[in-house]
Amino acid sequence: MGWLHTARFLTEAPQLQHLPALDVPEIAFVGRSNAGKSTSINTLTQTRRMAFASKTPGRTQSINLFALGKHNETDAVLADLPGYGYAAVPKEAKLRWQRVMANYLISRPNLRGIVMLCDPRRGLTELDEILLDVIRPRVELGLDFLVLLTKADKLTKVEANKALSIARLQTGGGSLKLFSALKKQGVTEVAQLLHQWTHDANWTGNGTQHTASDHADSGSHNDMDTDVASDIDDHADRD
Ligand SMILES: Nc1nc2c(ncn2[C@@H]2O[C@H](COP(=O)(O)OP(=O)(O)OP(=O)(O)O)[C@@H](O)[C@H]2O)c(=O)[nH]1
Ligand SMILES: [Mg+2]
Repeated sequence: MGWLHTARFLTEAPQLQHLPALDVPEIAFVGRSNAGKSTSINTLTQTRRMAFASKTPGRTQSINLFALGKHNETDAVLADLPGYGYAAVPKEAKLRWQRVMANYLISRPNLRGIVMLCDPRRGLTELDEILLDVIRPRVELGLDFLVLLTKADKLTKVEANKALSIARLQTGGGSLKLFSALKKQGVTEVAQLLHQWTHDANWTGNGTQHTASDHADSGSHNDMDTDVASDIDDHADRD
């Protein structure tokens, strides 16, 4: 969808207090480390390295915001979040990041929707379930929510159907889609959904307060290109 192709880097927030206050809808991409968050953002926006994606654990270390819409007319923002659950991260840092993320998801005033990415070969893990509990109250208040089962190119049809059934049970019947950055599976549907979420005339935000003062570590950034598929490693992701 052309609208998503207008994406450009907006800012990087190593700590929540660095996030700019915005009055346009924001969509957060969350999930375990290595689930494919950054890659799916690059695929949806048809950029190659706008969001950092890599086999290296914990590649995304700050909240990175990407603006959408015509230049000087930003009408929505995508947020690429650091992943959780990577085993080699010290416990302290893990807990700190989980707090930061929970605070962000609970309190970001302009948050309009959450895309939770999950590698179906692992399924939804305990940390994913905790996150589902954190966001449930806001979803009940009208926040849009979608679970993407990523790397679908690695599954047979039978495996894909089984993964869908299991995830459907775990997410309580919420929106669920198979997605493959490599094969561009699900891209058009997700693009349409994100556009709907952010261009719903009735949306006014839900008025939550920004309360967090926690922090995450910093990282660095970015450039653009047109084709992401050549960067996707279909054999050796880092599990
Ligand atoms: N085969 C295949 N590999 C993928 C796909 N999407 C992502 N990957 C690979 O999975 C690995 C992790 O991708 P990232 O996009 O960096 O994952 P992330 O969720 O952003 O990871 P963190 O930033 O560490 O939280 C990379 O090696 C990607 O190339 C896909 O659709 N198919
Ligand atoms: Mg990432």
